[in-house]
Amino acid sequence: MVTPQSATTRPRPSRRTFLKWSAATGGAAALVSTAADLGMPGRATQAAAADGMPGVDATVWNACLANCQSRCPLRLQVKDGTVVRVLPDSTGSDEFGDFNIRACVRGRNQRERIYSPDRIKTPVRRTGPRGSGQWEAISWEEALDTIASQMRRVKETYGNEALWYHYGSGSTGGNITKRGTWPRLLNTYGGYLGQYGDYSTAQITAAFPYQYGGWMASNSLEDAQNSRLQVMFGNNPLETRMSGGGELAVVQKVRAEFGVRTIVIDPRYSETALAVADEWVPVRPGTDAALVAGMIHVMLAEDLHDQAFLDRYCVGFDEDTLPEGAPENSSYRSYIEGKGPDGVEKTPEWAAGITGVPAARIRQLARDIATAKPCAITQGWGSQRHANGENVARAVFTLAAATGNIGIPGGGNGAREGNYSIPVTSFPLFDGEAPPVSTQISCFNWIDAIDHGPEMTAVKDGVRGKDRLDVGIKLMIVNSSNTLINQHNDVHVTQETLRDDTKCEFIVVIDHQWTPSCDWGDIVLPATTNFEENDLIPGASCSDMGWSIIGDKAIEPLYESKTGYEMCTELARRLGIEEEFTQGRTQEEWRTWLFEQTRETVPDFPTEDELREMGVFRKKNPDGHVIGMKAFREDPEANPLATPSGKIEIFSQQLYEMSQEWVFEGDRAGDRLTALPEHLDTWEGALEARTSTFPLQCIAHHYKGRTHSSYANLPRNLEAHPQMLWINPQDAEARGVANGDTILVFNDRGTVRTQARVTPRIAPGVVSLPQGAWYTPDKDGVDVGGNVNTLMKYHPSPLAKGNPGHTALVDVRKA
Ligand SMILES: Nc1nc2c(c(=O)[nH]1)N[C@H]1C(S)=C(S)[C@@H](COP(=O)(O)OP(=O)(O)OC[C@H]3O[C@@H](n4cnc5c(=O)[nH]c(N)nc54)[C@H](O)[C@@H]3O)O[C@H]1N2
Ligand SMILES: Nc1nc2c(c(=O)[nH]1)N[C@H]1C(S)=C(S)[C@@H](COP(=O)(O)OP(=O)(O)OC[C@H]3O[C@@H](n4cnc5c(=O)[nH]c(N)nc54)[C@H](O)[C@@H]3O)O[C@H]1N2
Ligand SMILES: [Mo]
Repeated sequence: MVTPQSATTRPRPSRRTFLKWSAATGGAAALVSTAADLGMPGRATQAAAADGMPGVDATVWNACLANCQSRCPLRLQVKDGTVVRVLPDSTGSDEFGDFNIRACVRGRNQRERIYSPDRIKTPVRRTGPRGSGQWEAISWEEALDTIASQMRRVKETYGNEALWYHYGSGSTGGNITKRGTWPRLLNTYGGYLGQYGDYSTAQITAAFPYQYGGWMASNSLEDAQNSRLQVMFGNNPLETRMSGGGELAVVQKVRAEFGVRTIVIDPRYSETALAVADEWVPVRPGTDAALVAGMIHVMLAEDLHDQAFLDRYCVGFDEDTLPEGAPENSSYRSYIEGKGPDGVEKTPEWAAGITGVPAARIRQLARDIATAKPCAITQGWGSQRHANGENVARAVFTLAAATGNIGIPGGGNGAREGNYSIPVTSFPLFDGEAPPVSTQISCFNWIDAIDHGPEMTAVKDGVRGKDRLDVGIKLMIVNSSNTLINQHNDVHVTQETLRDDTKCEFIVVIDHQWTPSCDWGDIVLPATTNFEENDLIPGASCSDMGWSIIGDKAIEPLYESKTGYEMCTELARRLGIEEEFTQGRTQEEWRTWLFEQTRETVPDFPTEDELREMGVFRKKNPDGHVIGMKAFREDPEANPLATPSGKIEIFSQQLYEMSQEWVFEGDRAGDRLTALPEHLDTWEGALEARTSTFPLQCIAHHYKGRTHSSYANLPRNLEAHPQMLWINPQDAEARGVANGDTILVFNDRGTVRTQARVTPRIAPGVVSLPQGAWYTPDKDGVDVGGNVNTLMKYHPSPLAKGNPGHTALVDVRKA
């Protein structure tokens, strides 16, 4: 326990600053751990141990649960209650469907994470103004009593829609540990304001229903062995699906064994481009829809498109398939041929001016893509995480339609690759048919709901289930999440809004590392890591292989940390809903229940003991490869899409109507919806860059060294993958910046200090500051941690109201 006097600054020392910090704050160091506290072996001891493989008490299966879209099994070797070594999977091979799911450097660095000095030791409560960094340690009794009484107060005063469970992906891979406990608690207590979309895929998720009738996967990447050509838009599996069980392994194996020609379209020469591409097309950020239009212009002019496919399966590519009531010349063909409202023909020269890709190259690309039969067209989520991402996503679907590649082996429907997964039962977030509250806002515009909730409407802010919110967000549960600050666009807007505690009145943050988001809690609770609790981990999927893993507790909860299930059970008791919440089960009994339920639907699924023995249960896709939209292709009448026409809607009548009803005001006045997947020049896009005082387009690719902000505080990860800004030699030279120089990256929202990585691997006029570094302002407000959200704008995208995390303009100078 620390006294208020000794706990005056924020307990957030990264290891780099830990010594300085603890010297400055004296007793506050008691809030966080040191390796020595825990009897964790120091580096010298570790090296000696690695040579000599000491005896261990147990080897326990668990997994890395961070949201990287792989899911790596880990074997934790435990001695005297301490994890002394982390070993990767060793149960598979290098064959498709049986991959050895080897963890990457992040996953293998769990010891540094478990025993990190940033671990939160005890519940704490803020003692000064919100965000001031003044804290005192409190007991669990006091913390839980306070939270329960705040929940009760907010519910009674404002109703359940004033409660908010914040987006967070830190333990995505878990099941009971997956953040399911808090939603279950809140639903048992009458519900909370819901959210749609996610930070990863908001724009493409919103685009899907209008064009395809709902979320669709493309073919699996393993199926690309049947392709004559593979084209990837903003897709980087080599960095964002790492590990031996990630798409990284599949892509490389398909490439090595089948030699499929591959084109990567990305402003950055990504690791995927480096490892498997024959051709790299550096496109300006946010302009893929223009590139697609230019290519389709060539296909139409040279009669290379698949007219038969467009006639049978699509609506609105041509005038004669437009829905009733659509204006004349509103088809995609009219848009391309310059007969639409803008009167501009979408020639390759037009597209070159926008995308930065030369017209001759666009012509050749169009011919290559149209004549390679079949062609696997996919997009990752980088091209859609933009101010105009909804239209970009739909444009890539349209390219797949124009070339007739949808629903066939070796083809692709322009969405992200599909995969097979085992249907493991999930820990129930609510009992019954649906959660008690059906009102939703976007996962991203919660900050508006804090600031002016009752002004938010369906047509202005995308409120669903109601025309207007009745109440703003008054209480937030922020669990497994750093999106309160670090991962949410424009840290300054967020901080200003949170600072006023008459708006959102109570914030609980639950994590095991003291992140920049913890700084803004009213109460912060210490969570266990998943290595300190029991779970059935659904596993993940890699192309046509799915797997599941047992998550066994390797060590006892460190310090005073508790599992989410324990915290929620104790709150449920205080709120008088314990029995409904727990259904009389302990966490271990829930796990047994999950096994039983899963074995009813998947008869060959192992028992708890069998899975513990096996470590990993793999299953191959019984259908061979995933072929996205196969049934629709085979028989569109018998298997219509869930669009109004049952077909692929390249012109969407619904969007057409919404384009006239939805309202864009204030700094969002320039936004719009379009019935067609047109290219839109947006705020801080490629066009604005030409005349802006901040002339560089800044994207924020997902980085190898961390999963978002997870692992970003660990010295070994930082050493292997330091934070730096990718900048082209032309742009660097013009600013007198050399490789490795310390630089300032800035715009009128903020300034970041980082180092320059001068490289021709990024297009001129574009820089990339990988997302996820920890926001660390110095005394002048310069973010020396290098967090890109210091520079990003808070501006929800037009249809999804989602996060445009790759759209911003900045400039750079030597520090
Ligand atoms: N190592 C690691 N793996 C991760 C994550 C991580 O942080 N680290 N995050 C995980 C999560 S939650 C997600 S959502 C996924 C994200 O997975 P992805 O969507 O694949 O990742 P991004 O890095 O956002 O974008 C992919 C590529 O798009 C490029 N790009 C950016 N803008 C544009 C554009 O306008 N057009 C085109 N054509 N390309 C563009 C970027 O340079 C990048 O190489 O990754 C997951 N995996
Ligand atoms: N500008 C920009 N911003 C972006 C992006 C971008 O491309 N550009 N990408 C966005 C995307 S795709 C995503 S998904 C988000 C990700 O943002 P977040 O979902 O916030 O993900 P992380 O940053 O990994 O933070 C997860 C936190 O969960 C904690 N955690 C892990 N396990 C547990 C546990 O068992 N219990 C508890 N209580 N806590 C745990 C970790 O310590 C970590 O602090 O970021 C988004 N932000
Ligand atoms: Mo994500």
